[in-house]
Amino acid sequence: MALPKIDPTTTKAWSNLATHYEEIKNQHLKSFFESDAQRAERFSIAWEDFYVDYSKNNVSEETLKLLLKLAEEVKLKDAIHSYFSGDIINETEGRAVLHTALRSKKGDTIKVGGSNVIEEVYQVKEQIKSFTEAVVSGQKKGYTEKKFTDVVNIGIGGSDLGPVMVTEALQFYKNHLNIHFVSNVDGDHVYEVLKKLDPETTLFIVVSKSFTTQETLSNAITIKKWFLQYATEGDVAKHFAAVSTNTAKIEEFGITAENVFPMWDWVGGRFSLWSAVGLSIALAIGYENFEQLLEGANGMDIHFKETAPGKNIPVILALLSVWYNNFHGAETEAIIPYTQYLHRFSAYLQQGIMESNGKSMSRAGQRVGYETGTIIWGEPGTNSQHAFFQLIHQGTKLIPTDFIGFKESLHGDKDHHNKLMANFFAQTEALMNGKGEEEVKMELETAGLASERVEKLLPFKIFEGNKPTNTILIKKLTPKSLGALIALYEHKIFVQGIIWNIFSYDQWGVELGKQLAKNILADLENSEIGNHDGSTLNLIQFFKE
Ligand code: G6Q
Repeated sequence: MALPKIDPTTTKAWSNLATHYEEIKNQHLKSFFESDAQRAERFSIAWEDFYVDYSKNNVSEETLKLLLKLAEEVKLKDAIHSYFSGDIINETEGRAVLHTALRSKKGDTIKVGGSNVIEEVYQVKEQIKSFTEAVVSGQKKGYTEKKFTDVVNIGIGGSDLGPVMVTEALQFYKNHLNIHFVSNVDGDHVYEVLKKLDPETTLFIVVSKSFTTQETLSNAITIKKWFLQYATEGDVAKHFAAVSTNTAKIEEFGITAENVFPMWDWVGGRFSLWSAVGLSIALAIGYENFEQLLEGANGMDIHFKETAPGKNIPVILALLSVWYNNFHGAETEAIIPYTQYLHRFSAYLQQGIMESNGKSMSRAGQRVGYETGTIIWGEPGTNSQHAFFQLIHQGTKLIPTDFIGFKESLHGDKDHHNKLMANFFAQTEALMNGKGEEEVKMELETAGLASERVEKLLPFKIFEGNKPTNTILIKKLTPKSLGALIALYEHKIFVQGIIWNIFSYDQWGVELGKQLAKNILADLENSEIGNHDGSTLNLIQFFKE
């Protein structure tokens, strides 16, 4: 079944939300707690190792009721069914969207074009398993019979960001293999990585769904040339593996069939870390841990698919985000993990969220008359507190923020962890409550400041508060909980796309970039320059001089 094509602004819930917004917009967030002692319990969801508190949001019972009604009116339930069943919901590319199938249970059946994709998924998983075990154990060796010590993932965008983020996040679980990433077509990136490598002990994985991406192919060719300075053409088979849907192109590159890992057109690049695109993850943390990552995501899939909207974590977080984006006029959202391990998490989600929902055409092919995709940014806490938190606390912009923290640290240093988490809790509390005039005054007076100085400083030291946050508190950062956390945001993306009536799973903006660069490359390489606007022409000429 195709996705419904309902303009959200035509629903009854939308107009009710607009009226409701006018009634509620001046209510300070902390006042919701003053009038409701049970708010924290009622506006939170406990699920497995997760505790999600969304009570520090500018919403009342009524707001939530209306937002849930909106989800109902845009037929979210039917859409979820289509998503999980392999319907062609990526209509502009004519594809199903089945990253959820990559973490399904063995006996499950999901059919695309008449065949059960789960069987193919499990065949490839077996291949990942045996390859990984052979490399990690040292059974698989390089051309001089030495064990592999280093692995290089050559890919970009969806074929890079997920593996980078997860291998960083799960560093604690890593084995002896050093993992490197080459993504940018900037030659300085690849040459810097090559400086650290020994050709005899390095394994290269070329990851490209299409196997036509300029950056990845250029880097793969450069690396192969470097490798051939030391080894022979026949040795390529031992040191290069590839992940792609385009197996014909891989053969041309000289990679043996045994080292080719297939993927499918129903896996979008930015949702592909669960497939063989995650081979570098499996190599870094071992196959069992990779399985755990998938299991965690599968748990969140089941939660999302089967839980009533009012207790459904991705649904609630998506609706809150719609509330701020479309009614409060918020433009950005910050994601702040309180663990250094997740330092690439926001960068990863920038692609997932902004590439998916950065669209202005409705599913009916008309320009939407409302805001869609939010701008995502963030860095880990506490570092971010010493950087941009000033703007969140006292700037003019509304920035709903997700705080992600863990009950236990991995190295187990209680002293550090308590300090970290004290900051974590203090920030959301301060963002909500702010600091009033009386409190500031008293603080300054107690510090012994003269009353004239107190009066002068007062306005600058006041915090309005009323800044919304979600708190996602998880027991421990493990492959499993990370899998669930990533899947949570994947499903949030889906829900928002459904509400905004856009296609979340194509990326024509990315395709445009690929096309444009090709044309200009010819201008840079040939003596003639083609037709361009005056500015571009000048710039190209300046570059060529
Ligand atoms: C992801 C995007 C994009 C893609 C890269 C790499 O959803 O489509 O980031 O992953 O352009 O594409 P290939 O894997 O085909 O090289």
